[in-house]
Amino acid sequence: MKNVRLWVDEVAQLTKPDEIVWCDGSQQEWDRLTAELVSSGMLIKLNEQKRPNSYLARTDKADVARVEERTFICSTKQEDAGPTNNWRDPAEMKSLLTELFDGSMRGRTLYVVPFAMGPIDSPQARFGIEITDSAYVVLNMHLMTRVSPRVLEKIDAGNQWVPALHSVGAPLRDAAGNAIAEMAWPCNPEKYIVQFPETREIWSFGSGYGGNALLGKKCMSLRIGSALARDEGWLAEHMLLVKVTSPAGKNYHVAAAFPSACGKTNLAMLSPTIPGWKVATIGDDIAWIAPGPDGRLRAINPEAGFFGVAPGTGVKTNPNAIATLSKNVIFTNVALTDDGDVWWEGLTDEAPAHLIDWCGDDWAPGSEFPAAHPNSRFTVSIDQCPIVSDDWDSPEGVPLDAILFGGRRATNVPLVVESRNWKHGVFMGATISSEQTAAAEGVVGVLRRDPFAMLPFCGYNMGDYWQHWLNVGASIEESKRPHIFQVNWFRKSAAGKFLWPGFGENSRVIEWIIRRLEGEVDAVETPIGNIPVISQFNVDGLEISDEALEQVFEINAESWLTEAQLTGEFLESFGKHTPAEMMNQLGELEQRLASRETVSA
Ligand code: OXD
Ligand code: MN
Repeated sequence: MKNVRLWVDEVAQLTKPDEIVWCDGSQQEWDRLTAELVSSGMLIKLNEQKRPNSYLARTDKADVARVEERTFICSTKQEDAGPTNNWRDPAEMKSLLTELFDGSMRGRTLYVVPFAMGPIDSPQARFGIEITDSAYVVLNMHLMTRVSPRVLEKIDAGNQWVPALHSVGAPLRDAAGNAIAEMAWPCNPEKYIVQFPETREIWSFGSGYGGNALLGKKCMSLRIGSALARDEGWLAEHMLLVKVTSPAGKNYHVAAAFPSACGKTNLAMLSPTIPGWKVATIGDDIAWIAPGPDGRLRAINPEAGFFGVAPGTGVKTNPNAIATLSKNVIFTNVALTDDGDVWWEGLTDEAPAHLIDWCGDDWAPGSEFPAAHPNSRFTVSIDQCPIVSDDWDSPEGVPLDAILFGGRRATNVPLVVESRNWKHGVFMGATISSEQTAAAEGVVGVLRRDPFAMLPFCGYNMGDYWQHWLNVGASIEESKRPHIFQVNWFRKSAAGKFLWPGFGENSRVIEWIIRRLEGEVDAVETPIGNIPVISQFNVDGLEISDEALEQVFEINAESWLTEAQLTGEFLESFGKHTPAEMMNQLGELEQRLASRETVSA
């Protein structure tokens, strides 16, 4: 294993910073770096009365989202990265990156950030060292991970760690010593987000934005994490994690995978509309799930904060998020109000009469452009969430009862479907598709396959990843396996209106799922899985027409057959890596569909 100090020296020799700072995650460090960034103009301090200790950053217009096209999995064999990942030969990529990183920190400070993903003393925790030349990244890492000198002690004691190297790629001097003007948001038009799954290394160049730069998140917890998980027999997943308490006072833990910007944070902080039910937040983006000593799957949230999408987050849609954001927040690319606070579309019904938009320009209602970037974000520590679960930080993790897979689907997919068994559940996860959102570059609204919501995050061949899910299921006794469900809050009527109110009303779906786990409700067996008996589905106090309720559960065999054909093409695109079990599941689905027409509850 690499030695941390030697690695830092090696990187410093290559990147040639003016200074090296070892970070400790302390309040003093936060105060010092925020003060420095406010005086350099990179952060705007918000009104201390309205939003204490909170800041606004505006990125470059070309650095606003994860850059999937520029994200690479560099395994020795291309086949091991699989058809859903960009691949380059590791040695070639290393030499290309070495050239880019050569002198990339001239005139800047190199920060060494020791961080833990997961509670530091948890057997499920993993450690990393991020080297970055961005103080904004250091501050975000404070909120999103556990930054602590204790991580260095853990590494010194022999624990494995992931070297994660980041540079915005905007030196302040050239090789000859000539000054280069500082950018308002330093970044480089050439971007590389690179994972080496075999040597467990991360190199990220050219972007200062979220998932490209906060290397503990997508790069380590998912791309490197999934490769570690495969080798070590656990699961690194793009899932929220909640504790649900029933009116009888019984606790259940539920994980749910949704593609980016499909309401994971809203579901993670759900305020149930049905009496007696409670939801408590454990995580909103990533879950690490491992077989525990009791033979059940146990989950932790490796993160310590939320990096949530701001637009659409309001008192009506997510009051708990709004309360979480009352202080100690870094906002990125939202709008600034005249009294030094923040605003974004959906925060209030009406926009203020005047704002400074995310580009720094004057803005008034009626403008052609949104005031906040559609992928503008907040970074905030999870322990500020008013409904944070008492076991969110538990080193043993929480026992998992149910796993949900969802997407944004205007058609076809019912509100909730229970899988027939684990293998069928894996098939459901493998075949998720969703309408694309603004979290990544690309055309919003286009339908894309997003297996397990891991398309941009799986660090190895997706077909092998499905087999790994099958293997983990097989290693758990059937009675101890979490049950798998598919959900879709986004189904629309022929007239294009949402059929289901969503948000807090999704608690009704959670209730059905839990009552199903308890064997308290029946289900209708359909070709695609088990759906509720409508008369047993709780709509008390909800204004929804019988017609809408019927439509939200409707299964049209003909369009499912068309979808199954596309699913077949998708599964086959992984060649010999597609597990035979996935093709069996498809064959069985087609057979069940062939004998049915429209099915309703
Ligand atoms: C995220 C994402 O930022 O999935 O969580 O894009
Ligand atoms: Mn995510």
